[in-house]
Amino acid sequence: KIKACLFDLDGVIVDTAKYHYIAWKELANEMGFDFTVEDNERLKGVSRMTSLDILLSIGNVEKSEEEKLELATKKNENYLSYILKMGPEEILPGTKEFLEQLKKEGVKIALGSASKNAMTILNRLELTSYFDAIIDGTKVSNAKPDPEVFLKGAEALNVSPGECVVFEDAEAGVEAAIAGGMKCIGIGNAEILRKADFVVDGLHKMNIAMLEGLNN
Ligand code: B16
Ligand code: MG
Repeated sequence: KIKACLFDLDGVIVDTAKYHYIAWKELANEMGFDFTVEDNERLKGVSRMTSLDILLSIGNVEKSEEEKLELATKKNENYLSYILKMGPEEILPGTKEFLEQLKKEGVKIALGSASKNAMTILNRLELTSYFDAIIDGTKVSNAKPDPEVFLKGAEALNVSPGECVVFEDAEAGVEAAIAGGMKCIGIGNAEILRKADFVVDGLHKMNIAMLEGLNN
């Protein structure tokens, strides 16, 4: 039986990818090359420093470790300027309704995000109080597809991995859930997320009865 739901943040609860994109693009342009929306797909679910490495490889640019830290900090400050303007109106459709339903039925709720800005974002969206546990980029050392972020979530909720279902929009996140021995519901493109137990367009297409179809 499913006792807990673990949610990815970017792409599941809120679309911050558009702000990540603007901030990375500005950084690329300053270095003299372009960064397209298609390029941005490669950064979804990936950590900040790995994202920067991908960006630099697209521009064929080499930087020292020290310069990379400076660039990542610069990008994050720019990204934060957008994030700090967000409000509850940016919560993706159906999210609150689904969280309310889970709460009412006693299903535990955790966040499992690669982002180091997850707390700031949840606070801006006024969603923090829904979560029984929050595991983000400040608490893990191994990025998805490593299952660490979700296993730590299960541990914090005091449930076993087999009792958990993960909601993910990125392939690396689906792989992380499976590697952790958890069920996974994909959010978005069924072709990209074909390893998930099933895929829906968004949380507005979810209800608690759909969790019963997942064996255990
Ligand atoms: P930050 P998620 C991920 O969040 C994003 O999908 C990814 O694009 C981003 O690079 C990563 O967080 C790190 O974010 O720079 O804020 O620490 O999808 O795991 O919630
Ligand atoms: Mg995501």
